[in-house]
This record gives sequence, C-alpha cells and structure tokens, in this order.
Amino acid sequence: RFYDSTIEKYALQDIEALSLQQMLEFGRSALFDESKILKSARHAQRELPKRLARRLMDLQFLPYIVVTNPHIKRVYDAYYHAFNTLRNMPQVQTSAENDKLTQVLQRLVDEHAPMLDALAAGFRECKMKPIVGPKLQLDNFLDSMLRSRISRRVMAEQHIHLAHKRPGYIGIICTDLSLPEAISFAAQRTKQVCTETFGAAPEVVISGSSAQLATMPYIPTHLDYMLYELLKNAMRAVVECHKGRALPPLHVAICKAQSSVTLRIADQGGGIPDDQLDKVFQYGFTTVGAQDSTVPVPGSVEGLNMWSHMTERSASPGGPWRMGGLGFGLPLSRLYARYFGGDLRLVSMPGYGTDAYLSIQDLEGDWEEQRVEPQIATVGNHDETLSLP
Ligand code: W6P
Repeated sequence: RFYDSTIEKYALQDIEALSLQQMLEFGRSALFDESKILKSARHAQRELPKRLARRLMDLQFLPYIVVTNPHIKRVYDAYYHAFNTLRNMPQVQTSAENDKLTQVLQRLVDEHAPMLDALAAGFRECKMKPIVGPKLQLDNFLDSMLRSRISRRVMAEQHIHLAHKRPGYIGIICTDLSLPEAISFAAQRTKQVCTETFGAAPEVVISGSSAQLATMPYIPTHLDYMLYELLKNAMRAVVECHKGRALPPLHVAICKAQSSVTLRIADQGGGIPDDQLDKVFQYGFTTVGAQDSTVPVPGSVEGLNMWSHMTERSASPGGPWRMGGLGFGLPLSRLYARYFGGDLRLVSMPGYGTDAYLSIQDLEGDWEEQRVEPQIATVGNHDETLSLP
C-alpha cells in the first residue's frame, strides 16, 4: 500500500543543513539581491522533498499497529501529499514561479499545523496497546520526526517571509529579540491562563545583571513555545504544592555569557521525585496529577491536558494559539532548544522545587560589543539539525 520507490530515491540523498547564522547572513544578503530569494526557493524545493521522504520511510517502518492508526495514517498522507506536490513543481527560475511556490509552501505549512496533535494522538492510542515496543525507540522516533518537522517549518517559513522585509526581522528571525520582554510577555499570558484554570497564579520575578541588554537573534515563536511550556509547568507545580496558601513566586534569572544566554526558571513547586525526573522528557508523559502519568489517559485529545489550548503556536509570527499538550511540551521544547545549539535541563530538589535551565546560543556574539562573527564550531550534529556554520 505504501511502497513508492521515489520516496526511497529522495530519502537516500544527502541533506544540506543550515545554521541560524547562515540563515541570517543569507537573509541579509537577500535584502539587496533579489536573485537570493530565487536561490532560497530552490534550496527549499531541493531540501523539503528529501526530508519528507526520510520521514515517510521512517513511518513505513513502524509496527503495523502504529502505521494503521488513523491519526498516524493522516500524518503519513499529509506528508506524502506534500512530498509529491513539492517534487512535481518546476524548479523556480522566475519571480512569478517563486510566488507560486510561496503560496504552496504557505498552504502546506497551514495544512500541516494539526499534524503535531495527530502524531501525539496516534501515539497515545498506540501506547495504550501493550503490544507496542520499548518506549525508548518511540522517543527516538518522535525526536527525529519532530526535529525534522521543526527544520521543514523553519525552512518553509523562512523562505516565505524572506521577501517581506519586516523591520527587525530577517525572514522569521527576530534580529534583536529581547529576552526580558519575551519572558514577561510569556509570564503574563501564563499567569492569566493559570488564574483562569486554578483561581490563582504565582508572581514571576525576573532578574539578572544586564538583563535589559539581553537581546539576540532568534525565532520568537520557538522561544515563546519553550517559555510557556516551562512557565506553565512551574506554575502548576507551585499551585498544586501550595493549595490554599500564599504562592511563592517563580524566579527567572537571565545570564549572558560569551556566546550563550542561560535562563533559569526556578519554582518552589515541590520538585520532581527522583524516579520521575527522567520521565518528564518522555513523549506522552504529562505532569498533570504528577504520579505515574505515563499511564495514558483515555479520552478526547482536547481533554487530556488543561494547558492544551496554549501549547504550540503556529510558527508564523502572530499566528493563533493551537491545541497541543499531550505530553509533548517538554520533549518538544528541548528539541527547539537544541535545534539552534542550545539545551534544556531540569534540576529538581525533591520536596522543595525545580530549576529549569534553558540555554540559548548567541550566534552573533556579545551584544554589548559590536557584532562579531560567531566562534561556534558545531551546534549539535543531529540528522537535519542546523549544524556547522
Ligand atoms: C515541576 C515540574 C516541571 C517541569 C518543567 C519545568 C518546571 C517544573 N516544575 O514541578
């Protein structure tokens, strides 16, 4: 039913990774040189079918019970459709052809927005069946699936937005993203949702030397996603740990170093039991209700998680809030962090609270100095990860 040798042909071709810094450089040059936009179009045209083909092959190799799941089938069909659509378009040579490609890419980006939830729903259903293999493999599978998804969406949206020439942006990359502003914005929104859900929310105290100066080039939607995910987890822990009492605030510290910025989000939400710490990065694990949440919760996709309506935001700036949740938030946040060479780690003090450390590479060096070229040799080396400037 699935076999199509073209998929294999594409999947076996090498892929070309791009770093954030390359994207910035390229995007800056495109401001003055229209031909760069056509070059970007051809890059997207070349790369996307290969990356889709790899995921299609991965999906084909899943256990029967997974491939035949209706949600997973839907993802497969969407990827297959995108693969064929892109591969059958003529190579962009003119601005008119680029307009067409841009339209197609935007349509695909929109059509694929629900696929994260479909993946999550599909795997949650499969996880309930005792027959599905070891969790670890599933986590690796989903890591590459979602990492690839991030890369495809960044690539497509970067190309779409390259021509827009929005001040302060190169495509979808904000060139001077202010961390304190991003954090207070995310904190406000999270507090609002937390209050609506629990009737109360802890304050968020932001500190850090030269915190006001902490700006860097980054994709705002990625940072927002991670911040909301971390803040909502921290807030929920605090609310549940201090029921009916005063809520100790979250402390967010921002620290810049030579080539990276680290955020520490500290909560006094009682911490994570030792035996659960390694589970929080497993797909499908939700900290809702704490104990043994790896046991899948039956029911509607929407009903699983009280935060579900604010989990993934459309990658287009200003896009609507979308449903998500389903225990994908933390592993997906870590993928976002690692995607551009950062990381996300949790340190728990059981009985007291949790510190989440989010580090982000500053790909343009020290922001207090004039801009310098980055020193980074490698930023991770995962399949399809943006690596090697
Ligand atoms: C908790 C559990 C958690 C996950 C992620 C971030 C913060 C926290 N706090 O208790």
